[in-house]
Amino acid sequence: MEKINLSEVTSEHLYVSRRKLLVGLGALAASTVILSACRRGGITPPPPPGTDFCDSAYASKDTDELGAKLTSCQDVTHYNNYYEFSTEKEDVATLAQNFKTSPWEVKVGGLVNKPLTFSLDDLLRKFPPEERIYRLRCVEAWSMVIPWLGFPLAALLKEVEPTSKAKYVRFETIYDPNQMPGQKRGILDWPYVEGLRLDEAMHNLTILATGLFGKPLPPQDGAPIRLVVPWKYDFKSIKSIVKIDLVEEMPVSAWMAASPNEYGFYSNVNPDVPHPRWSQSSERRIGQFERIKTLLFNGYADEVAYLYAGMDLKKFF
Ligand SMILES: Nc1nc2c(c(=O)[nH]1)N[C@H]1C(S)=C(S)[C@@H](COP(=O)(O)O)O[C@H]1N2
Ligand SMILES: [Mo]
Repeated sequence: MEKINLSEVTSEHLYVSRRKLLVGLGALAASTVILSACRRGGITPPPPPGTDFCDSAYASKDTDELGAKLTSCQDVTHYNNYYEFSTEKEDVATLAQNFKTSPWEVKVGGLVNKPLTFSLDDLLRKFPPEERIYRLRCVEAWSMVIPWLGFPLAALLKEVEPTSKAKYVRFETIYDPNQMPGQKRGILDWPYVEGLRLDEAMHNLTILATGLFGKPLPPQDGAPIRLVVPWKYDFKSIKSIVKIDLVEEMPVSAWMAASPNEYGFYSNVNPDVPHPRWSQSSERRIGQFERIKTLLFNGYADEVAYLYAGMDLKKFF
């Protein structure tokens, strides 16, 4: 079923890292060197016809920092939520395969001193992506562990200089019903919208991802650029972003608009706050058999709990 054996790929790279470590470069430097191969301004040549994205999947490790095993590349790229293409997770990869992601621009504005429009190449040059292995917990109680390539959203936001009035960040997905059959149906209010509080957006864990498994994002995973906020439910991680605005009022996300008592603005992963229709206390890690316990803030509590000090997380769900 799987085309690559990740553990083989990984052990080969670990071997390289260890050698570099011995010659005094350090494992971090080694992985940076390896990653720079897939930067080159984001212009990675398309794979020859007939090759699968996962044929050359690469990750520097086979677990995340908490020891959870990476999800297979095949699952990460064939079990997708992307309602613009389909509500069937297994169909998204096929329906999205011809989605046009070049040229691509991201317009950053709103309450800022320096509104800017970036081409994808500008972004990749200015903010070279690096690997971040993050677990992603879907609100539907499945989860994955994914080696992303990305850069901190904070770096981009600093560039445009938010004014003191800016309190929230609002993100928008591309609106293109000719390419996205789901946008011809009224499942959600299109375009898909998400939001973060400014301090959440500036947190170092919050990234804009442009790749996974060492390669540019495939369309089904949100190419060419998507948000990843690892301590929040996965629907916050909005795909194929074309617009980022700094705003004063809390944005209404597509899911809040669709069903406000099921999906709140914060959507922090919290095993103690059930979804109205199901428990959030455990999850199914894709590719594993036993259910596992869901962790507060998805395991990132040490890093992010301070953002919500004194807030009633049942009320601000
Ligand atoms: N534009 C857009 N972004 C989206 C979605 C979507 O339907 N449209 N689905 C969200 C949900 S519910 C999930 S679980 C993740 C899935 O990301 P993945 O397919 O890359 O794992 O994307 C999120 N971002
Ligand atoms: Mo999700």
